Amino acid sequence: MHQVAVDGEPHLTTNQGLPIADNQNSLKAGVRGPLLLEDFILREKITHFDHERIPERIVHARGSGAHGYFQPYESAADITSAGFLQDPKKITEVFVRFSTVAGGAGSVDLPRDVRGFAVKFYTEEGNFDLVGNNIPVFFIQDAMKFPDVVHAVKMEPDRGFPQAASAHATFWDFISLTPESMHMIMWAMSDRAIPRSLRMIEGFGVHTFRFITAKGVSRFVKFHWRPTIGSAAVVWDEAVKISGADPDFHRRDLWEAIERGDFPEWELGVQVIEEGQAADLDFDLLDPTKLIPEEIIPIRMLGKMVLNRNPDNHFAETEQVAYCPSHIVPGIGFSDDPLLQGRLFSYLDTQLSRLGGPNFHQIPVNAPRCPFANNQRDGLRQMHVHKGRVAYEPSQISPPSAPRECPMHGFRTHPEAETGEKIRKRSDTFADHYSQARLFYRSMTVPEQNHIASALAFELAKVEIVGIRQRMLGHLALIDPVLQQTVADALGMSVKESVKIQAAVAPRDLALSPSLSMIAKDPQTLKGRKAGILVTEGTDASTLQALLAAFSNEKAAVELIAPKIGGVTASNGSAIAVHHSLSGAPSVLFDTVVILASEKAIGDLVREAAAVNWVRDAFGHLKVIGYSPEATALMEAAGVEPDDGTVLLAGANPGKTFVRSAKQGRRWDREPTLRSIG
Ligand code: HDE
Repeated sequence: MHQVAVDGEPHLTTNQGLPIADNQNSLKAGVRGPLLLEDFILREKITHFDHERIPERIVHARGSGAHGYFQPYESAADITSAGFLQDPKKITEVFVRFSTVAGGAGSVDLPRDVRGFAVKFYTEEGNFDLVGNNIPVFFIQDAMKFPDVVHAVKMEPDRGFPQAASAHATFWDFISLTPESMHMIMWAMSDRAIPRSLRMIEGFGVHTFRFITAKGVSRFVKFHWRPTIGSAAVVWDEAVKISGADPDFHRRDLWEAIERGDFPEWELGVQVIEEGQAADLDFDLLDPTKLIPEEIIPIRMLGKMVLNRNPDNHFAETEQVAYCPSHIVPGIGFSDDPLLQGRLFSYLDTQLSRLGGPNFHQIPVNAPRCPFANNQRDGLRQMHVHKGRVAYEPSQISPPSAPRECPMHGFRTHPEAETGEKIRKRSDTFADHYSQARLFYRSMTVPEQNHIASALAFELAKVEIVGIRQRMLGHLALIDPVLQQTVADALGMSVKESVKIQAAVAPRDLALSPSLSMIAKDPQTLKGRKAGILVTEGTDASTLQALLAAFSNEKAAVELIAPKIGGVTASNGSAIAVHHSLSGAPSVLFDTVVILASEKAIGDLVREAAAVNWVRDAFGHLKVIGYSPEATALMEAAGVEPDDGTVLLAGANPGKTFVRSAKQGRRWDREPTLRSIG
């Protein structure tokens, strides 16, 4: 939009460019009279406002976006001819949108849910959209079932609740009758579904794709994104509380990290499977409910993505961005995965209704950065003024600049031989629904296994229909009998009540894959994490300085919290400005916390429920807590039993002592002393 300057001043105008003299008052018949229909300025403003919202995405409506770039480590020409993967000097612009799946656009950031991880690469050969999730497998094997699984998880249609939650009868009714979803259920009930930060999620292309070389050699690939600061989750009780304390927790975290220059980064990698190797795997590569353990086929890292710029406008960019798995570039191809094949249709169709017509590719966030030209014309929201009389080809009267086919460099589909009957049938090679569910569950560490059991018990306890719980217990028996027993106990049910499920293929014990565990891979770092320091009147200035220096050394963000937002005066008389008042910043918002209370302030803190809960929650959420000697009374009031995750800040170098402990992350060994499964 152009700034309207009259006399050197910027002016408000109508959409027709008419300068507006009064933006405060509508046109009335007398100062106390009715409004006049004649007021075209008011009508234009209100009409535009009335149409501000567009249909939200049926899934993945809640999203947060960022701009950035991708750069390869080296040429990948030996496996793909994709232009953006040929040269380590080539930088490709990207726009990424992370999302939850089930909730509406205004829902909270931390429900238990899968996260979308969609990347648009604006390559010189056209846009490549890698539209993935933070979980490497999916609930269903065939596109035909997608509307069913989505209707089952969305709020129930008669009552309009629950919003953004799978813990209700219709979801588990569907799941309990859909054995193919059991592997994904293990992931969805795991800590992966309650990430600490979008900056810390892994991403997966889920389906098998193809990489094709310039010579036409095709190999199968699985895409992986790995955050360079490691993956982490919150604990469930924290997720519940964060949803109230900061419904925008993930969106804000992503925004703030980019604003402070702590740019989120991911490595992009592929598992490469030679065409001949596919037959050696334990399962069918076309089945999107299966993964290939890294221990069997390691990931080859191709390059790094950095997100370094926040959107200028949430609606224009994050809301209007339109990803389509069908947006690919030469050197990349599809497999016959029946879920992927269905997606190739769905996304274009969805953009037509969401963005109001076939010209959504002209919206700035969607437009290729390379030139694009064809003979498609007109349509709703056409922004180009196409010139000339020819909008077809071939033509002998079109100018030499008119677009022509490009046989040398244009996209070619890999010529895979296909034969077969027209048939509606699931391949028998898709029938093993339990072995990889078991593989995932058994590859987790003990705390992670406990969390899966707790999540199942929590969700199933919200299902009032006993038969659904009994059927789920039957599936759990096939995944792992100990898990079945634990969940039954947590529900107060007996395994004898389980419905006996006949597996189409008896589950097998596959070799475990420790790389699937987040805790086992915890990088033990404070980088990208956030510390909260509670300060009071008279806080010891030198301890505070030491802590700030130590956190900065570790590249951790720090926020200060005081009983009042006006800040405090430290022991040396300096005024300390703070980010939050105590009531506005519960400890769930931080990865690690420190209480720097002074002697004169501790009495008030101990009487303050928000302060006691601050500490009690941090302890319950297994965080490392630092405290000044004067704060001991608050630790006691919160019922904290000192352990190696509670650090008394006395002696020389309190900053170093504290970060050494805080870097180790949550104290999982504290958990069984505080919480039972269920
Ligand atoms: Fe999607 N999915 N999906 N999906 N999906 C959409 O497209 C669909 C699937 C994923 O940030 C919709 O633009 C079908 C798998 C992400 O804008 C829609 C099937 C995976 C996003 C759609 C699937 C995904 C979407 C809704 C089964 C992981 C958000 C709005 C055949 C690999 C993209 C839109 C963004 C969005 C359809 C299954 C990921 C309706 C039919 C599997 C990350 O077209």
